[in-house]
Amino acid sequence: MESQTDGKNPEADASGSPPDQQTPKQITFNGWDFGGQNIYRHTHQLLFTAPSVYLAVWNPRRGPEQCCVDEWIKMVRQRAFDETRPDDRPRILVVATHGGPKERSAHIDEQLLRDEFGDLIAGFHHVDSQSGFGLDELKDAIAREAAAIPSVGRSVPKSWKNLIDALQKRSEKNPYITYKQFCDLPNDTKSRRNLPARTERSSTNWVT
Ligand SMILES: Nc1nc2c(ncn2[C@@H]2O[C@H](COP(=O)(O)OP(=O)(O)OP(=O)(O)O)[C@@H](O)[C@H]2O)c(=O)[nH]1
Ligand SMILES: [Mg+2]
Repeated sequence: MESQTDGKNPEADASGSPPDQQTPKQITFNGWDFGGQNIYRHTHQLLFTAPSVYLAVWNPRRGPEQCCVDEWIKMVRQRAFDETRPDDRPRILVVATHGGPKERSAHIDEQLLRDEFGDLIAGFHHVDSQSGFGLDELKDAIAREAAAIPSVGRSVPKSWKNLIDALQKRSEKNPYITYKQFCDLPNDTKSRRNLPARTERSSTNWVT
């Protein structure tokens, strides 16, 4: 029996660096594997954020329609795309699995998706996880797209980083925090004023 992705699986800290040797930059990836079954449609959307790199993975044996490629990309757009902030757009790589010279060719209407989703589509890939076909190119593309996100590699004040780290460590045990508890966290108070807005995408929830 095949194992199924149960909801979503965070796979943290796979490291990669973009292929641009001129400006080598180490990027830490936090990967989230969203199960593609219909039942997850409503809940997964709540977790779509931007800027992020998305992989819309489909199986040619089932076809793009049955794998709902278009629908998933639409959901990402609705949830994570703010037209007024194009640089922070989600970047979506459309990936066909079970690829390779001997496999049935994977047809997806690339132009139709580009017409519909424009810059959100970052590219099309064909891979095979068994033979490794296409995986290096895909990894390069992920690193390239991640490196192109303006906020990647941005410097932040140390006090802000310390506070975010403390907040994240705390959220591993308790994902909820009141404002009072937040104020009691040991750190530089100056960085706190802007933090509530900035933590909206982290795993901590505000209880007011
Ligand atoms: N040969 C080959 N097998 C693959 C490839 N991708 C996935 N498989 C196999 O297909 C099966 C299902 O793969 P998963 O990655 O679990 O597929 P999934 O769509 O994430 O499945 P759910 O998590 O149940 O939604 C596994 O046995 C994989 O080894 C591929 O590119 N080539
Ligand atoms: Mg899965």
